[in-house]
Amino acid sequence: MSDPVVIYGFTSMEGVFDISPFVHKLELYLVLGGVPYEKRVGDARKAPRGKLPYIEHDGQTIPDSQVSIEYLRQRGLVEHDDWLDPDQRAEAYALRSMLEVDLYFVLVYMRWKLPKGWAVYQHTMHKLLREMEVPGLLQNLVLRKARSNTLAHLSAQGTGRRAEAEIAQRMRDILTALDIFRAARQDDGPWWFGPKPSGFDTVVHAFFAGLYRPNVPLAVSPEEFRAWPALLEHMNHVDSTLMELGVDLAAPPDRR
Ligand SMILES: N[C@@H](CCC(=O)N[C@@H](CS)C(=O)NCC(=O)O)C(=O)O
Repeated sequence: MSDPVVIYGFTSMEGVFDISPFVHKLELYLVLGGVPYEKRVGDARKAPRGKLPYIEHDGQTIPDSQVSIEYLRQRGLVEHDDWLDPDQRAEAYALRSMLEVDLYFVLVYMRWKLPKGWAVYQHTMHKLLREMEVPGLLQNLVLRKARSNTLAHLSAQGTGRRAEAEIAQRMRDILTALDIFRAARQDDGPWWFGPKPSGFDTVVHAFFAGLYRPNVPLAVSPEEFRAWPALLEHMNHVDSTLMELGVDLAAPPDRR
């Protein structure tokens, strides 16, 4: 019997396991695979690659959500993707890159740079700092520094130099493309590639629910999400599966 998996992440938020889509993806992956885990508040500065999530298991420390998933698969703890054919793997890789390397910066922009997003999101960051036991008097200072680092990174990456309307359009373009891919596969089954979940389902849920569910204003209105019906249906399917497994993401984070 191996040790339980320990995930180091940030903090929970309405409708998602964690503020980080990468942490959410990893937690969802474990829940759907029936693997027990313990979640702890991490500190990115102490993480092996300076980012969260990372996991600890059987005396090893594994960085990065995707590397962790590969480790768990190789250890035989989860078998989500073993049945995918080469075409499905190629689609999952391409679309995962679109979400993790492109849409991710849109998400960061909307939460950290957009004034109406930050006005709400900063309360979740204060919650995180409390959970990290940062003294109350230091919290504003730490948060100001974290925001200025994030905005500098966003600017260096390029997304931070764009106008709000461009970022909103980028989000629409990405989600419209994803919705078209999903609609083409809807007859295959309720999960992205058919009758059972694969790792890619956890990526889609992390980003789509991560934009749609939390109470953080975006550069697009909530009504616009109706333009992506296949993605809404996919998200609802994941949520109802979680309900069957006893996880209610709609419940307030502290009462899950
Ligand atoms: N490729 C990584 C990405 C992880 C990542 O970007 N994590 C961000 C939060 S969403 C982070 O830890 N940022 C903290 C920092 O850069 O200081 C993965 O899949 O785990």
